[in-house]
Amino acid sequence: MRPIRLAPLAVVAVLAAACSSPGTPVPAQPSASVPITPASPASVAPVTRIEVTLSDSLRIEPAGMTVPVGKPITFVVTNKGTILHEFVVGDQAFQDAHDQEMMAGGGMSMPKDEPTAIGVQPGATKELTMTFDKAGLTLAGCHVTGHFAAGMRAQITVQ
Ligand SMILES: [Cu+2]
Repeated sequence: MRPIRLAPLAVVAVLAAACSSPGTPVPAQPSASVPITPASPASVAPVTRIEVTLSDSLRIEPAGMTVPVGKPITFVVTNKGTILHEFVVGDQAFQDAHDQEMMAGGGMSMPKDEPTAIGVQPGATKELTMTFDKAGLTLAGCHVTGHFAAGMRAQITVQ
C-alpha cells in the first residue's frame, strides 16, 4: 500500500511549497526587504534624479530622501571628500552584511560596482539608477571601514 500513500504526500508537499511563496516573486539577493530592480542599460529616462553628496565628515547628504515606488530613480552621487566613499542601497540586514564583507576584506572597499552599490572616488560623480518595487523604508550607507558605524548613512522612504 505504500506507493499509493506516496502520491498524495507528494502533492501535499508541492502545494506547501507553492503556498510558501505567494504573490510577487522575491529576488534571492540582495536581501533587501524592499525589492530593488536594477535598471537595464536601455531603460527609459529616469523620472526622478536625486543629488547626493558624500563627504569626509562621514555623512551622506541629504540624510533623508523620499522616492516614489515603481519608478526609476537616479542617484547622482558626488564624493566631495579626499578619500573613497560608497553609496550602498539596501535595508539594515543588507547594510550589515555589506559591512561584514568589508571587514572580512581587510577594510578594502568593494572591488566593483553592484546593481545597488557604487564606490565613488574623491572628486568624482557617479550615477546609480534603480527602481524600488515596494513602499517602505530602506537605507543608503558607506562601508569603507568604520564609516557606516560613524553615521555615514541615509534613510530612504519609498512611497
Ligand atoms: Cu565613506
